[in-house]
Amino acid sequence: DRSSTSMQCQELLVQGLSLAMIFGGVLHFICLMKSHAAYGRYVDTSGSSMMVPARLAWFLQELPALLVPLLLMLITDGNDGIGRHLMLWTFCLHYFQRSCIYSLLTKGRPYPLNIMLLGMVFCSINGFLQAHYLLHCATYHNTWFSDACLLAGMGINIHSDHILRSLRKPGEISYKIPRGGLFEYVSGANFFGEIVEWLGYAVATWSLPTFAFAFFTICFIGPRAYHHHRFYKEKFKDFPRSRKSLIPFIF
Ligand code: NDX
Repeated sequence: DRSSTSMQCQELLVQGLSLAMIFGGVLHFICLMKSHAAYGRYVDTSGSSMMVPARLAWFLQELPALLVPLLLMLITDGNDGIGRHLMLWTFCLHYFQRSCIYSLLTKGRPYPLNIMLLGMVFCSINGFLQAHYLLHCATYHNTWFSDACLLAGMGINIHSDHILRSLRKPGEISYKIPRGGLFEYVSGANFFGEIVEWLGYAVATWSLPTFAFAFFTICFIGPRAYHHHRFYKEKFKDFPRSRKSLIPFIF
């Protein structure tokens, strides 16, 4: 195929983007422990930002993380390396689920346009970083343990998002106490699943870009789980006292 390219690993670019993501993660963690990412229950209701329906917002925000890797696969020569393709297909599967299935089913409240646009930029850069790394730079260390973490995390995340969805009738936007699955142990069961998934992915590829993304995920949704937990404790008198924020039995 003449239109294909055999690109070299752009090591400096990969390292630069990964370090920027780690730095961004640290900044987010510091800001988000004090304040909130202003979407969902923390949305700014002052009317200062334009709002987009949740379904459209999640679709558009997450789509670049599916399209950019697919495009890079399409223009890349050769199909050598089962491991790298399997990991990249798993990454694409996650973002197919998030952009095409989760978005279709969500009953979330309208989403701020500015966060959606920033989210699209983030997903485009991360999609490029992960796909370029996996296609052109990676060597593999994946074991049954990392693969099991990845799949278990994805399962927990999808199941927990399903539990949250089923708390609402169509058109409802109120909050209830989530019950069942890992929600019996933590308020952020969907976030716990997502973190286990990306940690499994990072261990399987044992590299800076994949750990950078797992680290960013922890910094972004870890504080969100903490704030959700506080929200439930303040709002519901009958909130189960043994439940933790993010890590069962620990935190
Ligand atoms: N999206 C990841 N910084 C983020 C968007 C914002 O996928 O520019 C990171 C992602 C982005 C962020 C993204 C990256 C950094 C950005 C940031 C914006 C600014 C920042 C770009 C891309 C930035 C600079 C400038 C430095 C570059 O009404 P509602 O919506 O609250 O309803 C909720 C409902 N629900 C309930 N319903 C009834 N009763 C209850 N008790 C309920 N509790 C919740 O369930 C929602 O409809 C739904 C889920 O809500 P919630 O709050 O539990 O999860 P949510 O945060 O909405 O995440 C949804 C899923 C979840 O599986 C999570 O794991 C995953 O997406 N996620 C989310 C965020 C980031 C991420 C994954 C990741 O980093 N891997």
